[in-house]
Amino acid sequence: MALRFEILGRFNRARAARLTLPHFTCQTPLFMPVGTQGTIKGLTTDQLEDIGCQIILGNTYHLELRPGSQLIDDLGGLHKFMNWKRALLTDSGGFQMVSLLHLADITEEGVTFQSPVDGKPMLLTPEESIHIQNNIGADIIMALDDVVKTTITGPRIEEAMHRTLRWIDRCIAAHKKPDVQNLFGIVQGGLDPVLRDICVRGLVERNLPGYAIGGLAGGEDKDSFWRVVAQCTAGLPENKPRYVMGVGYPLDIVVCSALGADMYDCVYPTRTARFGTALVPEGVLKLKQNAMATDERPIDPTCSCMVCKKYTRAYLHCLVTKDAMGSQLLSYHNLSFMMRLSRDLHMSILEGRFPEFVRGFLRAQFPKGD
Ligand code: PRF
Ligand code: ZN
Repeated sequence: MALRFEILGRFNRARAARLTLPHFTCQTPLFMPVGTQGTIKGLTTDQLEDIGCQIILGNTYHLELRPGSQLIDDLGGLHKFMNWKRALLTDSGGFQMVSLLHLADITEEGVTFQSPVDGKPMLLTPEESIHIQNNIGADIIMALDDVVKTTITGPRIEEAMHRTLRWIDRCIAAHKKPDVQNLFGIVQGGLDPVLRDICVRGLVERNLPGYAIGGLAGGEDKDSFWRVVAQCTAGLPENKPRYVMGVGYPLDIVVCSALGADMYDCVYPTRTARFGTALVPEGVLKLKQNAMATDERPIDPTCSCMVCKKYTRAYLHCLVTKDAMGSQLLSYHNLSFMMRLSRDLHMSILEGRFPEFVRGFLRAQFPKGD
């Protein structure tokens, strides 16, 4: 195992912990920005450090397409290649079965993707996914899972869960660097408590360094989503990190942290920035709106990020969707917001004032109590 996970404080099921990885010591709960291609769009690694990012995410499938994991390995690994000194996590390619469904053919052997560039097939087996991730060299690597949309029903959900369990053994056997890279297993099983339970037990038996809860945040209702997270966190070991994949709305992060989850990733903060939306304590601020054109306030007067210190809403209104600088500045603020949320969760749990923090957070987001 190449990590240490020390719980520093608790409030009911919520935990504040120190997660020591080969490249960085992190504080949880934590949000990880997604840099599919080895870059968080529009931000330099120095800026990501300034904001307080601890782990960033890369994607096996996209990095294999371009520039290729062999090249990354030859050039000294992804940390060196992208000049990021803190922790990295790579996702296995499993999620692309859903996001690129029209290009994916899934069998017991693995998944074959048609390249969107030249149509050439890429066969991603559990062994190949791990081999690529060993080449990339992230601190945390993810098992290849069989991912289905949460909104489908029927036997395919059960098949995908059992296949995910069969694939985890192939991933474990293929993993060549367990001393410097942590392989996390991923719980699947849709919204079915029986299937989730089988998967949790199966993965826990394998004694992995950490566990992810997958197959969520795909359009299911909040109630089902939170119920699955609550069930999985209850069944996973106390002393290992728990990562809810693809979750990035501030409200979901607060709720999942209350349910005992520790790590999150999502494109939402950076993607919504590119559409001109800023995250603020009250929810969102749409900078494209005409009302912003003459507004001299910062995005969020309570935010101490560089963008809020230096620029007005009026200026950002003028930039958004017209100049790349607009989405860069909004991404900078939005990730700052997510990092502040992570820190606030950590500190409030540690200092025994988590309920007050959650109440304040909810009051700001839902002032009318709705
Ligand atoms: N599996 C993998 N990556 C993911 C997910 C998953 O289930 C999700 C949740 N839908 C986001 N990213 N491998
Ligand atoms: Zn800001």
